[in-house]
Amino acid sequence: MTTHRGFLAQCEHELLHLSGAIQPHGALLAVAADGRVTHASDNLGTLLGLDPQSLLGEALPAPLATPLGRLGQLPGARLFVPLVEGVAGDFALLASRNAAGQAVIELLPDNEEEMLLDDVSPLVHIGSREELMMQRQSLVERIVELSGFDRVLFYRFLPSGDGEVLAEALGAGAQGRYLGLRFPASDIPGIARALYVKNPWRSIPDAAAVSVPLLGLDDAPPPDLTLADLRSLSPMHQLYLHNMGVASAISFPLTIGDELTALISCHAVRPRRLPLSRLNRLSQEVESFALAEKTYRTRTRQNMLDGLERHFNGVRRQVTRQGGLRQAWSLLSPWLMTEFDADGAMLCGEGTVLREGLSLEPEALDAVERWCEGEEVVTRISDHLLADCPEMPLSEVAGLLAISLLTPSGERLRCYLCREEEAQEVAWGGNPDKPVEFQSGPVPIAPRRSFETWLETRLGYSRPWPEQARLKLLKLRQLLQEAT
Ligand code: BLA
Repeated sequence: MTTHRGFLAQCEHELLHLSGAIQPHGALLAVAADGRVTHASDNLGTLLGLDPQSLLGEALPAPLATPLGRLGQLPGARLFVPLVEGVAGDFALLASRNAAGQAVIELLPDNEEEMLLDDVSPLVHIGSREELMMQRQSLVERIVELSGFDRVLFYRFLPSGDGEVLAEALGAGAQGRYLGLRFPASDIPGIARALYVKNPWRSIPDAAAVSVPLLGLDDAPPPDLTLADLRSLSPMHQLYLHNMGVASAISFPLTIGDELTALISCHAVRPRRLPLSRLNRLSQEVESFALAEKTYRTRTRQNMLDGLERHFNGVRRQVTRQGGLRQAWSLLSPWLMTEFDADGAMLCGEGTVLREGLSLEPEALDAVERWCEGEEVVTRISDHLLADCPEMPLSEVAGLLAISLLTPSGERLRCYLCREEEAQEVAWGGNPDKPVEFQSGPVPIAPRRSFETWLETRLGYSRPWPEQARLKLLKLRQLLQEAT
């Protein structure tokens, strides 16, 4: 595993945005702030009849310079022109301003096909957990239908960075199923995720296609292709897709702020290129789902916090009447255990430990207390104490929620909610301990070849704490603090 880890670190260092090459289904030019072309893709001749070498250092040809006038000057600006006039053949133009201030111009041969499907994205409403699951499923089904791809997955990231397939829809050519399977974080390196957050999609029409190099002016460094649709495919991912039997892939990101929370991953068993208008339409479908999910999550979060506060009001009176958390412990502890679905609760202050149900043994308590020390540590959450808490000895307690409180008299109290061990069955898409295979040749690793279900029984874990545990704990901390 250590050796695998060492090699996996390499994946994090592949500078995908500086690949200096593009996928061959379009052509690319980079233009410096002074208007001179710094890079041109080697396929400009075949696609547009332009000699890339002779463009370098020159001003852009007029048919491209005119639309480019509309591209904003700030990094991140984008422009889409469905049809550029005066260019050999029909081309759509995509332009973006990269971090270095260069304009990156992409020309994609127009392959607009007639939109036969109705053009209106349905308004998505999510009112309950069941509806959330149903809407995930109908999203992937709509995307199969609108894209003609063979498989569409809703791939959600877990806090660990691993991912799981929450919904799957299959088209005609699909083989095998991925629903319910988990995949290790290293399958999608952080450096790739950061690119997906910044783009509405990542489209790979032909994963086996040979990429086209960008020719550069003198020794100009490769241009930043972060926002370029044509950015070449990483050789590592090219192999991965090949191993999965996937010839063409598109991913649509779902984000909260700058965090990538899920991907809609589409696979086709044959190369398949969608027109930009279709990609746009699909991205809108994903967006309207994402919006509905955000609204639903905000509402349920608020309901959860309101509920906690309402339930706490009864307890608060008792705490105040009895003169403190310790005195009210016999009432407080069962309430806490129910509210957080815990098997036990503890309250630790200077010199006192109160327990109810499952609790930490003395040595385990010492380790946990050390882990929770420090002014800034107000909460800790773990469903695998043995791994998360340094020097944790073997214990009946496998999972823990912890909050630290400061009483009005300046005493530091800690409240722990404990869960026992429960064997966790995890089904992986291939052996997660061997995400790569070693090989001879210039690149010593390759993605694993088998995605066969790999069952892992995880010991030392408790039932996982819910997603919003931290927020709920913070609210509880505030309520307890106010009640003392
Ligand atoms: C990219 N890896 C990706 C992407 C996905 C996955 C969805 C985004 C591009 C795309 O849509 O294909 C992984 N695809 C999955 C998973 C499922 C799926 C898990 O459908 C589940 C069903 N990959 C490796 C290793 C490395 C690696 C060991 O397995 C590192 C060396 C790299 N994956 C890798 C890279 C990219 C990637 C570099 C970026 C590809 C790019 O955008 O050029």
